[in-house]
Amino acid sequence: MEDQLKQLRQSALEELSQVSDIGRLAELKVKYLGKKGSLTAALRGMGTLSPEERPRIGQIVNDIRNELEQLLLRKNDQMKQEEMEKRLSSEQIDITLPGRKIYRGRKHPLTLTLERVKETFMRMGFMVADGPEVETDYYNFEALNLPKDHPARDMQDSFYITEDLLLRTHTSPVQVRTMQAAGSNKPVRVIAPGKVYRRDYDATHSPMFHQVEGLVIDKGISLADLKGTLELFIHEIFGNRVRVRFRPSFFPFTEPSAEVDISCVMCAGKGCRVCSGTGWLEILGSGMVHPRVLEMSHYDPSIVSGFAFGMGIERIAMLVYGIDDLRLFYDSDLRFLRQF
Ligand code: 2U9
Repeated sequence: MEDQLKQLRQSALEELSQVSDIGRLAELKVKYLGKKGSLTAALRGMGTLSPEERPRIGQIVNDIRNELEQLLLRKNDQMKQEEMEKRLSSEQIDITLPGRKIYRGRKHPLTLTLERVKETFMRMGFMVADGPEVETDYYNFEALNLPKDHPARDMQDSFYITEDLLLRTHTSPVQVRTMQAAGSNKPVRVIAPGKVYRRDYDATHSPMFHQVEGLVIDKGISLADLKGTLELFIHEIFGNRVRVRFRPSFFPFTEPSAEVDISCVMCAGKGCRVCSGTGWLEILGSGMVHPRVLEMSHYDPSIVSGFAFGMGIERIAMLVYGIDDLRLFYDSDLRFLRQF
C-alpha cells in the first residue's frame, strides 16, 4: 500500500511537471484528487488495512493530497500569470497610431447671428425678453394699431388656431406685454428675439423665421436716439466701413417710420446682383412708437416717447456670411453647417 502511494505521488508529480496548459491541469486535478480520482480510491482501499496501519497510511494519503493541492494551485497561478503576460505582450497598444477623429458639433449660423445681435444690444443696456408663440388677436394686432382690414390679419397670410388665436406674425406682442408689465410711463429698453410665422414659402420667405425687435421708451426719447442706436448696432455687426441710410416708410405701429439700408456688403455700394444694382441693402424697419400704441398700453404720449425697430435674423445672417438661399438654414445639411 505504501509503495503504491509512493508511486502514485511520483507519477502525479511527473505529469504535473510536464503540464503546459490550464485545461490539462484541470484534468489532472480530477484524475488525482477528484471524486473518482486515484487518491480518493486509495483512501477507500484503506478498509482492508489493519487498525494499526490505518492512521499511518491515512497520514501519508493526506500528506500527498495536501502536497498535490498546493502544487496544483501554484501551477494554476503560474499559468494564469504566463497567459496574462502573453496577452499583454501580444495586445500592445501602439500609441503612435493616429487617433479616431471626433466630430464636434457647432452652433447654427442663425444662433451665431442671434447671439451677436443680442450681445450688441445688451452692451447698450437692453434687456432680453420673450413671450408666447401662440398669441391672441389683441396682442398680435389690436394693441399694435393694426386696422381690422390689414392684410396680415387675413386667414391667407397668418396661421390661425381659432378665430382669436394665431401663431405670432412678429415679436411685437412681447414688447406690448413688457410695457404692460412695467406699468404706466415706466421706462423700457428691451429686445425681443424669437420665432415668428407667416404663410409664405419661396427662396426668400419661410413660414417660420426669426426676428429681433426692439423697444425703447422713456421721457425725451427722440429720432436722434433711434438713429444713433441703430447706426451703432449696424457698425458693430457689419463693420465701420458700411454706410447707413434712413428712408421714409410706413408701419401702423410707428410714426414717423423709416426703413434702414446699408451700403451693399458684396459690392461696397457699386451695384451688383445682390443689391439689384442699387448699391443698397434694406436690413431693418424702425420708427417712433405711434401715440395710439403707447395709449393702448396705458402710457401717456404727452409724457413719454419711444422708438422701435425690427429685423429678420435670416436676412442679417445671409448678409454677414454671404448666403444666397434662405432654405439652407433649415435643410440640416452638414456640408453647409460645418462651414461656420
Ligand atoms: C411696439 C411698438 C412698435 C416694431 C417694428 C419694424 C418696424 C419692421 C420688419 C423688419 C423685417 C419685420 O422681420 S421683418 O419682416 N419690422 O420693419 N418693426 S418697427 O415696432 C413696434 C413693436 C412693438 C410696442
